[in-house]
Amino acid sequence: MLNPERFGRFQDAYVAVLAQVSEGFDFTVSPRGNACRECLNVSFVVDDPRDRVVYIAARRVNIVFCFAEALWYLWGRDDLEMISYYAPRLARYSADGQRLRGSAYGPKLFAPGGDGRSQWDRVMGLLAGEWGSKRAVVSFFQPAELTDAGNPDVSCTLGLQFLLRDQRLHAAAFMRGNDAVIGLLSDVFSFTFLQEFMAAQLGVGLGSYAHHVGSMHINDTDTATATAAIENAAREGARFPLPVMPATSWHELKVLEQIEGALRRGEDQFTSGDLAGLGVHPYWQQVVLLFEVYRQITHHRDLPIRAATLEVLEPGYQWLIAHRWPKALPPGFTVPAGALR
Ligand code: 5HM
Repeated sequence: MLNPERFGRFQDAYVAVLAQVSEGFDFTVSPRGNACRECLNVSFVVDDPRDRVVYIAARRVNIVFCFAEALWYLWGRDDLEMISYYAPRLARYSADGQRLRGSAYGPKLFAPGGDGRSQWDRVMGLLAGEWGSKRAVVSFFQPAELTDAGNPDVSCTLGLQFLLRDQRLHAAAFMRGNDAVIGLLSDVFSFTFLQEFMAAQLGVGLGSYAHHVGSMHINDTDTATATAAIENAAREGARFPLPVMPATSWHELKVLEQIEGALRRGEDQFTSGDLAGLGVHPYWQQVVLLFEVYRQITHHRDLPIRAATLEVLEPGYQWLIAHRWPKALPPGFTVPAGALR
């Protein structure tokens, strides 16, 4: 059997990868001083790429960062200012304290090339013209990233391939290296998010998602988190219905970008009553609410999240916020249980 193992949803693939790298690792290595356990050539397929979130209490997924990073790509951005607000640890990958290079996949996807079109535009054009194409590839890793041995930020993702077959858009990610505990979660979130966005733009269904990695590893500093996540997953059963991403115009995305910036800078705030007037689809209104929750947490550290904001969030998002920021919950807040696995 030459095909990788298939999973219905990403959470089961995540736990399988953690178990394999924790216990069945091929090597222990320490590249650039990061001691880790490593498996070579790890691949898996997820049949429902929309089922991209891990609901394991011990893992404490930051759903706000997941959306922020995916949108940072979609908005074509490379600034540290936006992304480090959601993940301050990313500052160490910036050579100049202003921008990220290797891991900023947005400009690589959306900056116009010599023909005036972006990689995204070319792939969309190919798929619209020939549904069986095997050329619909976007490249992230650039050979020049290795010219400076001290480069702190070399793209971990080589590229993405999109395959339109029988009116469904399949995608595959190819990575040189992937951190199984932290990076894997947000990378699969972002790449399946881009896949769903493209499928909606093309007006086709969502196919499978494949993830191929040269070096899948767990840093020694994260082994306890990996063990807790594996044990926790065996006991827990939270699962929530998945919101379907609508076809979204670039204008709507621009509106969303302006809202995100205003919330991040503390220039604006939202109540549930404002949402309908925002000019964005309810799917994106939920994302605005996540950014609003994060604004309350970061700009008003001494106050709990407002109950009125939490209550209008999707139950799955409530569950994720409650497990990530339990100390910020309003008194008496009941965490939704979720359906069984
Ligand atoms: O030494 P190296 O450049 O490989 O260190 C970067 C590490 O960041 C990768 O090995 C991987 O563990 C992690 N990473 C990831 O998992 C980084 C990026 C950014 O491109 C990513 N996923 N998207």
